[in-house]
Amino acid sequence: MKFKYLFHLSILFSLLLISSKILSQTTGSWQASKLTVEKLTKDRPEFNYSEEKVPSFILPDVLKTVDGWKVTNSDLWTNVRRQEILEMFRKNVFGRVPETPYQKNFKVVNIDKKALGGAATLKQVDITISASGKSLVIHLTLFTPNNAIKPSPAFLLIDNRGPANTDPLRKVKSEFWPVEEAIARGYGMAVFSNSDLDPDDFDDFKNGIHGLLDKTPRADDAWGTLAAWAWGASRCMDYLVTDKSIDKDKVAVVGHSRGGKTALWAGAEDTRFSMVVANESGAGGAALSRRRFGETIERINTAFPHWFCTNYKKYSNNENALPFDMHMLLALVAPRSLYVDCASEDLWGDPRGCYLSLYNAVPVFKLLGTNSDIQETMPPLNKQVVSGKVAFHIRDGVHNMLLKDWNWFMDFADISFR
Ligand code: GTR
Repeated sequence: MKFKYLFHLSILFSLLLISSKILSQTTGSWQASKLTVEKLTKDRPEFNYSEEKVPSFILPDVLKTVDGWKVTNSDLWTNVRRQEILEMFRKNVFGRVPETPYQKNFKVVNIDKKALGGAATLKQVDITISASGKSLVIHLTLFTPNNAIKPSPAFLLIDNRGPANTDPLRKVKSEFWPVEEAIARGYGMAVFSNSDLDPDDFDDFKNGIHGLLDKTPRADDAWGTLAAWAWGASRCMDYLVTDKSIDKDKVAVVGHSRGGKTALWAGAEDTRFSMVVANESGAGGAALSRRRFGETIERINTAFPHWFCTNYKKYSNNENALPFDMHMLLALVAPRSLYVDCASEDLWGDPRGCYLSLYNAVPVFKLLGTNSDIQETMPPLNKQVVSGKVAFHIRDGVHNMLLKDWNWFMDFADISFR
């Protein structure tokens, strides 16, 4: 009897503990769960997942020019500091696009005006790039709402997950690209596959767009695979600006993970994107490199030697030598709209590092008059923060891009594109 009583009491106690934990996670500032930290540390002991082990560091000042001038107005930002930072990222991280001339051609290869049970028009467009006697095709898929009375705002997804997620016939539906929901909310949905530009493997830059445009020998700042994907997003944008069903001033570029890093770079290089959504972009994306939390520069350069330019290798285990950090990549999006988001179990992608990066980019958004201001402490789990032209959320769960995330992106777009 006594045992039974004690047993019930202990269950009650554990339930109370669990619910108070859930409550503190959903109401207070987000913190990584101890269990997740322990599990990840056990799986990969050579990487850091503990906040206490983050080294102390000083971030380079996003609002001070290389010559030491304080940037106090938008002209100085746009004409001097932004150019300096863009150049730093071209030279040291993503690499430079070659100046090789090329031809471009658009061909609508399929059109279905009654797609999705009549709710949308589906267009499939081949964007052919030709140079040096070779050519490559970017297959762009675009859905636009049929009930729109004016050109629609749109999301362009850089798909790094393969066509199974973006089936134009929607026989296979995927939360990764929730066309039906977006169409119902009045958004166009466009997508292309990153591998159309460059397959995601290291082949010493022989295939994909590199095989058409690269000069040999390759310079240490020659573009890598992520920059090639970002360039592909811009070629899709070249088409979207010609399509009358799209409002060209309201096109968001979206990417998940490696695609999120790419979306940030696409938005930095191409200001026609009026919004950038970097979903769980992690190292080489939104996460501050100096924190050395989860994936590091050394690890990303080793595991994915083709993603960045050769110069980036200089910063492997040498983060403090970087003349910038990733808050400066985020700042390149200002004063356009920027959405950064993370997942609570994706510590490999350093959610706190991504949030702090956004926090440290906000002074540029403010300087440019966007009315943005966020707190230094992270918001609670599943609580969206929107301030002027910046937005953030940390969703519960693992590394992925889900309808839940997209709904928040669309909520932000509803406000930003209003
Ligand atoms: C991981 C990589 C991350 C992230 C991810 C993804 O293996 O370490 O940087 O890009 O892949 O793209 O899903």
